[in-house]
Amino acid sequence: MLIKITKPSDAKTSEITPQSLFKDRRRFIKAAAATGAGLAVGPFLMAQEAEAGAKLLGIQKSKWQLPEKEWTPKEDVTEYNNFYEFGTSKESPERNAKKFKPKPWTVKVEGEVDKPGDYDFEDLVRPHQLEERVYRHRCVEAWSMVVPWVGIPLADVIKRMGPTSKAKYVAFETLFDPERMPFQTSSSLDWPYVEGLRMDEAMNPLTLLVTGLYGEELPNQNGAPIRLVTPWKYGFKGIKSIVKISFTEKQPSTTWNKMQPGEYGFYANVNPEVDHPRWSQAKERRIGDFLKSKTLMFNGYADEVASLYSGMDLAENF
Ligand SMILES: Nc1nc2c(c(=O)[nH]1)N[C@H]1C(S)=C(S)[C@@H](COP(=O)(O)O)O[C@H]1N2
Ligand SMILES: [Mo]
Repeated sequence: MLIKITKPSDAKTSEITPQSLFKDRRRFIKAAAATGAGLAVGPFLMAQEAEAGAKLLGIQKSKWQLPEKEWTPKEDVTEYNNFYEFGTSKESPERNAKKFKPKPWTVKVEGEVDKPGDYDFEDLVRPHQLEERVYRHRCVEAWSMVVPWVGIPLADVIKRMGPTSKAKYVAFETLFDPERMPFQTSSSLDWPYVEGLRMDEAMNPLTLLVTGLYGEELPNQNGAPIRLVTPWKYGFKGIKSIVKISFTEKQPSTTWNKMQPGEYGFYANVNPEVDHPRWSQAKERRIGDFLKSKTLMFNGYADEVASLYSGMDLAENF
């Protein structure tokens, strides 16, 4: 996400520069690996790969697949992140979250629900079948990826908890612990990070509670041990390292909306026809691609979600 900058020309620069630097670095590493220069970086890269997360067992393939050649390489998915609790640059979460210990982990469930309480991570996840879902992942900053997530449908978890008839929304909260999330001592955001969904959005089959990617435990920088993924919405809806799920009657407040209400709405549906006030949303740059591609309505998931918004003015409810 971008912190508000008053001059539009500045906003452009800050949007593009970190990304092209990042791509140059990748290109350098790939080129170096292919030539003699690889001797310098090769062993370092291998050591990093050997440390990669533990394999998750018993994952079922889902119907949401995309050809493997389109998947964003794992090192891009895990080294180009937004996770302000660990710093504001794309490279900092990977670097600064290394020491973070995501388990043991407890998720508090409260509000309009039959079974409130503190759920241990294992008890929350174990009753459900882990699935692989390969989704398009579109950030509001107009970059995108294709990520093979591993997770459980949020709908199944919600059904087990039994929301009451008053529950119209589901609110989520990230851990607040500045000793473990060092950038929570800064005022870059209003901590803890909070997000929310309307109940029908939360119950949509696409909505996933993610616990892994590329068949492995979720890396810290991607929101370990459990984060939300709603692939038809901009990435900021995908709140990371969730410690609280509340069922509410009223629409919950959300971090980016509180920060800049004119720029980030509650719905945050990917929509190429509704521009961000400071840049176009018509196109996106897939990380790793040189050229931009067209952004699809609801990020390509219109068949599955457009009916949730029938009759709503999407320019008004952005
Ligand atoms: N707690 C928390 N969750 C967060 C963020 C954050 O800064 N803090 N950034 C959001 C944004 S803007 C995006 S694009 C996605 C990025 O997810 P990824 O790093 O796994 O690609 O996480 C979202 N979830
Ligand atoms: Mo984002």
